[in-house]
Amino acid sequence: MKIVFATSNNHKASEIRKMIPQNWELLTLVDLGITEDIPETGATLQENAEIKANYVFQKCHIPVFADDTGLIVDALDGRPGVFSARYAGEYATYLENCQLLLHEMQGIANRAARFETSICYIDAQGYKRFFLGEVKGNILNEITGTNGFGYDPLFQPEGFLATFAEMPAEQKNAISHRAKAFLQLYSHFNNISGNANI
Ligand code: ITT
Repeated sequence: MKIVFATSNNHKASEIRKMIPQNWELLTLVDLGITEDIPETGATLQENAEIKANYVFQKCHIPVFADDTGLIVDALDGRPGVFSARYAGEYATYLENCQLLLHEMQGIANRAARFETSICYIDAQGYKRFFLGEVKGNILNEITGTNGFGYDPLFQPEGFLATFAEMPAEQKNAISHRAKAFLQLYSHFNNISGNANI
């Protein structure tokens, strides 16, 4: 089956590619020639996922899903949350965002945080469904590890000694927010398989 993942983030695409069956053809924005930034003006992750999926569906009219993800830090009243990409500024790098997070967390004992992913899926008929995945963990005091992307070098998932950035991609994929949300989408496909709605 042919499906679009409405992302321009290669790290996200590579994580999802490791989870899909071989007979799926997964296209991203680059494959569709969509190079413009899709304005993420929503107030929530779900709204932003819907905006991205809608934007692409209007252009190509084939099944599409989009993922919007945020890091929610308890001691920072949920920041950076929906602003995770732009935390340290509109064009902030992953490193700058991590450095700002470390700065804001200086001297704070409560390091509890979670990643949340909202997926919006739009089927061939334009019908929408939403799926949510989350993983709880803690923010470390220093950048640790070189795998992954974004806030991975600061995030130690609950029950593990390693950060996401110290784990092989397969291990992150076994427990991550994105994987949990995507697996729900995947079981949705399995539940309706044989159905033309996919
Ligand atoms: P698209 O909108 O094109 O999918 P994006 O990078 O802008 O890509 P998001 O708005 O969903 O994606 O993500 C916001 C930021 O959250 C992202 O720039 C990363 O810094 C961070 N992030 C997202 N997923 C992450 C993950 O699995 N691990 C660590 N950080 C992540």
